[in-house]
Amino acid sequence: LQETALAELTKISATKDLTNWRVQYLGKKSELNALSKQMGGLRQEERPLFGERVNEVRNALEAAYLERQTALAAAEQALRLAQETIDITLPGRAIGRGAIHPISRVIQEIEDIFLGMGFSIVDGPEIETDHYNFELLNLPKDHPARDMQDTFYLSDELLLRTHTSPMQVRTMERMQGDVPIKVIVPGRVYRRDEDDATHSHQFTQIEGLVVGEGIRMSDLKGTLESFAKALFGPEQRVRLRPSYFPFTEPSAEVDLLCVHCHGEGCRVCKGTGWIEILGAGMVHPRVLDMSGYDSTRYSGFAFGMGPERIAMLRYGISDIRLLYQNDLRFLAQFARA
Ligand code: FA5
Repeated sequence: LQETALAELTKISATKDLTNWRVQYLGKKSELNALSKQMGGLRQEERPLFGERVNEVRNALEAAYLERQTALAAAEQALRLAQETIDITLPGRAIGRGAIHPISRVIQEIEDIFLGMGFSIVDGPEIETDHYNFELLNLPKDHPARDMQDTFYLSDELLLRTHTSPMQVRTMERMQGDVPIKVIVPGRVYRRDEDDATHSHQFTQIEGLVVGEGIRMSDLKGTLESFAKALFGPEQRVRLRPSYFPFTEPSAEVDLLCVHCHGEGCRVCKGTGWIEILGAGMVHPRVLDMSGYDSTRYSGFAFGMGPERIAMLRYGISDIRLLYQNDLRFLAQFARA
């Protein structure tokens, strides 16, 4: 019995298996225990010898068990320590650094340029009334030009603003006839446009408004040219095209040269060589009058530009949707060194 038990014990290589061995050879139902119980059936003179022998075996097994347990535990601990070793000479894992989003960056740059020209920055609501978004901008309910800006309506009167132009009216109302007014208004706008390389259903605009005495179209043109040269350098060419907006007269659209141009097949400028970045014009006399400014005395210009389009030119981005997909591989390129 002792031999078998000891032989079995040497085969055990994990402390968790030791318990089974202990139950089998030293437990209540073990052969050894059964032997001790048989003592009662022995003759008087046989008992001490038998008992002594059983005890010897038990002691030997228990000692062997303890020895094995100590050895195995030590080996297991050594293995664990070896596996858990921390190599303190390894360099740490770098923490990813964020970057300012290209749209925010362009807006900040544009704000800086206009602040330098004496403009101040104001904010307006993204949920607008039909009244401010359209009617006070000379776009009554049945006006066909409402189709130019397909609208997300929230109710009959409430909508997501389709442009930042309602802030022209809100600013004039707040200024209560005071001049000069020189503000820019950056913010989000929403339109039911089909998304493509240069259109998004949600985008940003920066509105500009200047009102005073003797403000002329040449002031608008000069301001926009200074702006484009401040942003893109003195060589930047600007193109003004006659256009139509119900709230300006005359109206123009302003284009910048396409930096992506692959010629005819260019997705960004559709082969024209130019990208439209803003709409502008002289504030319509009716809009001035409706906002409390006497149009026989005051005049003004306004513009609404698209920072996404400007970011596309600035950073060579060929699809506006990249600006809204939050793909870290794209955004990480804008981290400052
Ligand atoms: C307007 O929104 C007028 N409120 C601009 C204006 C202001 C005119 C003041 C006169 C006086 P328009 O719809 O063209 O105009 O948009 C202006 C600019 O926003 C465009 O030149 C373009 O840069 C940008 N834009 C328009 N639609 C989208 C779109 N779906 N995705 C991205 N940018 C757009």
